[in-house]
Amino acid sequence: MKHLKYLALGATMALAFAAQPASATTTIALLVKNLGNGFFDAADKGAEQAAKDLGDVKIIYTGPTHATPEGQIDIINQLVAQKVNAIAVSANDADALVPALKKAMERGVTVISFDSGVSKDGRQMNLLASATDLIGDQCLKMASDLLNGQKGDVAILSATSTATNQNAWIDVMKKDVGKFPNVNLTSVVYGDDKQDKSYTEAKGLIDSNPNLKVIIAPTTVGIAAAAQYVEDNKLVGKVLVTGLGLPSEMINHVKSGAAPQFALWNPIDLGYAATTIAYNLATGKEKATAGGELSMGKLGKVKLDDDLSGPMAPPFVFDAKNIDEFSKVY
Ligand code: RAM
Repeated sequence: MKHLKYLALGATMALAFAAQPASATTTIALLVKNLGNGFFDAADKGAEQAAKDLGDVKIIYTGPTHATPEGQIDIINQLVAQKVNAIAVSANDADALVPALKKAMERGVTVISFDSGVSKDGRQMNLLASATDLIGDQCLKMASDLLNGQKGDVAILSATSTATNQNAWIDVMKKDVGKFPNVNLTSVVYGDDKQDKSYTEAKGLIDSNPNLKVIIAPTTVGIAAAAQYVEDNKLVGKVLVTGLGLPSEMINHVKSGAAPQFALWNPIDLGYAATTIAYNLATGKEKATAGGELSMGKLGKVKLDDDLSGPMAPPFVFDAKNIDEFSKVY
């Protein structure tokens, strides 16, 4: 009798802890920094592709209007109430989201961060687009190239001041600037991934420094806005813009000469990889462990470090030679 009781208890516990039944639809929320950002729209395309490849998966593409942690916390609480199976979040703050995400995990929701990470205790793993050092150094290298052998002032126009990904890349740029002796890093300003604020901040940088030669904007919103400002004010050639951009949003700025080269990874693949990882964790097919690997489906595997973070792929440089081709894709 006693044994039976334990067996029954064991079975109930197994049910309680087991991932959802194999036949159920897996609902995965792609919670992005802000809506209306072409980069995340491309990631959503990838999420939908992964959903098709995986089978019974429903994607909820969501995010606040402005890139704030408060907006994301409200949405996390709603998603938990809705009983989604997984949340893949690009965070507006590494720490502010942790309590809400911890609560989500306590209720059985799988949580991963992608693109812009959450601190380790607020998620099961973190998918970096590319290795942080590679991105920071790539930004410096492009600025150094654009200075064309001269020494010159270079400023950074970032996204929000709390964005995990941009802050990590900026830290690398500050640490590694000595590798590029012609780059004189001056100030960092924040356009909050809003077109109008980024445009005004680009103006502020240029107005306040007549010697400014290059703006590095490690954000797809910032780089397009800065290049637009340079064009609108006939500053092409005087101030050059580089950083991380979406080819579809940058093609005209490459052609005008305002932004001759910039970098990015494939944002569609990033959404695909994040969705696949979230699915495999939510359905109990895989577990995130330090030193272990997780499947990104057709994109291969990501290897996790001690922080349970890992990079998808290296950044890729776009310029006049390849912009026509890639601007059709993302
Ligand atoms: C913006 C966002 C995103 C970042 C890209 C490069 O779209 O800030 O988080 O990865 O730029």
